[in-house]
Formats: sequence, C-alpha cells, structure tokens
Amino acid sequence: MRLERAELRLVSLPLLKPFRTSFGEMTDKTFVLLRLFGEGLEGVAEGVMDVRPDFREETISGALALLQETVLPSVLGQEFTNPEHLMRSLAGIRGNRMALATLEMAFWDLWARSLGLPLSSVLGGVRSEVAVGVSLGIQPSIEATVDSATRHAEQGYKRIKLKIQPGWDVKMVRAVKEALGELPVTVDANAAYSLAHINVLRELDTLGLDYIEQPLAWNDMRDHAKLQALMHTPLCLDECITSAQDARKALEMAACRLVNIKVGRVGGHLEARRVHDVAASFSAPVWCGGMLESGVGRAHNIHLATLENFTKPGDTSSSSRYWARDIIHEPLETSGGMMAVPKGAGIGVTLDLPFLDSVTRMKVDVTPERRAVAGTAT
Ligand code: OSB
Ligand code: MG
Repeated sequence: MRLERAELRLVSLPLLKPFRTSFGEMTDKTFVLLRLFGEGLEGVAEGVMDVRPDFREETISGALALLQETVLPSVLGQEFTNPEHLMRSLAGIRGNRMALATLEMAFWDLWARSLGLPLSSVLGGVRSEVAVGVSLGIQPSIEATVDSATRHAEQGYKRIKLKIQPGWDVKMVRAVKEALGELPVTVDANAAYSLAHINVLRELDTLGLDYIEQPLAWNDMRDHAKLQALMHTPLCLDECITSAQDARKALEMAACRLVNIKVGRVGGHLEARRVHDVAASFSAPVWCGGMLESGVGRAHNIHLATLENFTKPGDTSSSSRYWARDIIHEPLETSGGMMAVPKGAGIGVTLDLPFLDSVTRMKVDVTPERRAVAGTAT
C-alpha cells in the first residue's frame, strides 16, 4: 500500500451531557481525525489525546504537530506492505503512542479495505458482536446515579462502571450495588487515590465490585502492587499500561489482575493485540476501554474487542448516549448489551462529510511534497 496523502482535522462534537471524572468535566469532545489516502482508497482513525494532558501526558496540540511535521512526512510517498512494516519505519520515535496510534489505526483501516476484509478478521477476531457496559460520570447526587445505573441496566448493559473520587465513593457505590443486585459493578478512580486512602480502599473492597480500575497514580505500578496485595477485589490498570511490556511487568508484579485495553493509549492495534496476548498468557482477562470516541474510534474499538481474550464487557456503548449526531452514517447502537461489529471492509463505517465539515475546527492536507518543507529525515 502506497500512502499518497493525508488529511488532519481538529473536530469538536458537543456531548449530550457533561462527563465528569476525578480529573475534570468535559462538555465537548475535541479530537484529531486522520484520513489517510492510497491506491484510490481511504482509511480513517481518531486520536484519544485530549486538549489538556490530564489522563496521560500527550496533548492534541503536541500530537498534531508531531503528526504533521514529523510522522506523516516520513511515511507519505512510501510503500508499506502491512502495519508491521509501517510501524518498523517509526520505531525510532519514543513514546507519543496516542499520536502514533492515530496513524497506525488509519493504516489498518486502509489496508483492510484494500484486502476487502473487515478489520476484525484481519486482526484475528473471533466474534461478530461484543458485550458492552457503560461508564457513568460523577453525578450531582446519589439518587441521580442510582437512577442512571438502573436505566442502563434496564437497557441490557452488562456492567455498570462508576467514576469515583475521594468523597464520592463508598456511600454512592453501596447504593448502586443495592439497586442493581447481581449485575457486575466496577469503579474507576482515574488515579485519584493514594496509599494514604487505604481505609476507604479497604471499605470499597467489601462491596463485591467486579474490579477497581486505576485507583492510584497514572504512572505508578509499584504502589498498585502494594495495594493489590492488601485487597481481595481485583485491580484493573488503565492509565499505567502503554505497551505489552508494561502489561507483562504489571501482571508479573501483581499490580493488577486484569487490563483495560485502549488501542489509542497503547500505540495502535498491533500493540493492543500484544497486550491482549500477554494478558492471556497470565490468564488475565482484558476488556476494551473507551475515551468518548466518535463513531470512527468506536468502530475501531469494536473490531479490536472481537479478539478472544476480551472476556469482560467493554466501554463501547451506543453512540446515541454521547451525541445528538455522530460523524458517521452507520448507527452504532447496542441491543441487549451487545454491539454488532460493523460489516464491510475496514472498520465498516463511512464519514458523513457534510456534517463532519460542520464540526471541523481546523483542517490541513499533508502531501509527500511537505517532506521537503518539514525537513525531516526518514
Ligand atoms: O478512564 O476509562 C477512562 C473517558 C475519558 C477518559 C478516560 C476514561 C473515560 C471513560 C469513558 O471511562 C469510557 C467511554 O464511555 O468511552
Ligand atoms: Mg479508566
């Protein structure tokens, strides 16, 4: 596959409801969208970087600059036989996994389309629909949280994840657990606690949660290992895991017993599959996380979640929970807690270009000629 040109956009979609986590509130989802063109076909992906580096350290502005000035100029005009080949050519770039994932994922879509195959088949997926739960942001009251959790349970979602932070935890979680009965409930702290909160964490340990996601610092596996040794409830790492090597180390030191895989966070589908394989070798389940993606990122996530060891419900819930209108034509909606894998080649969804244009804040075309302008080595 010869890469001919790319289009980078900055897109902003208003969320139907604000989404609050321990690191802040989002009212719009702003993201980088990459369209990659070659051999008369197009592949598309979105980045999971945010405006502020509050989840991990990458930012939209940093990733845009890296893609536009360094990464894209080094691959446009070149021929790549498969995703491994593409990523080998970028092996010298340290970190910046969210930025690299944006390109890698667009290339997978393009490549799968050139083969006439769904992305899930090319990745080695084993199912045509994936189980999903919901991630509920921090609500104004316990009553509102119980209400929302109950409504989603009635819609068939297979797991309810509650965002927590110090002061918004045990009491709220206990109320939701009581209302939901047997349905699996999990919590996600987005790194809001430390070992100094051990008493609260021990209380959370008594509530029958399926797992506790990223309670401690975003970059600290060591303290998670200390905590896991004190807890019955499995810990699940999200922010801490950016590669298969991270996953191997975390599982080896028992810093967690399962892993949230976000394809954007780990640098793309290749690395996501390696994380999946490492976890399987430890008999640790994985599930597919989300970052409030538009239909493009959501479709990528759904295809990835068809791999065998994605045995826990993921966060890829219905698009209509997030937006009044999505940037793709195809509806991505669950039924009975299951999300069907989009059919057709690649990620199986198509851009609604007129609507996309109306929510695009910036657009740049990158062509092979820009290599000279950017002056980057290949
Ligand atoms: O930690 O999983 C997270 C959203 C934005 C940033 C981080 C996280 C989340 C979610 C939402 O939990 C998952 C989703 O519905 O896409
Ligand atoms: Mg998380």
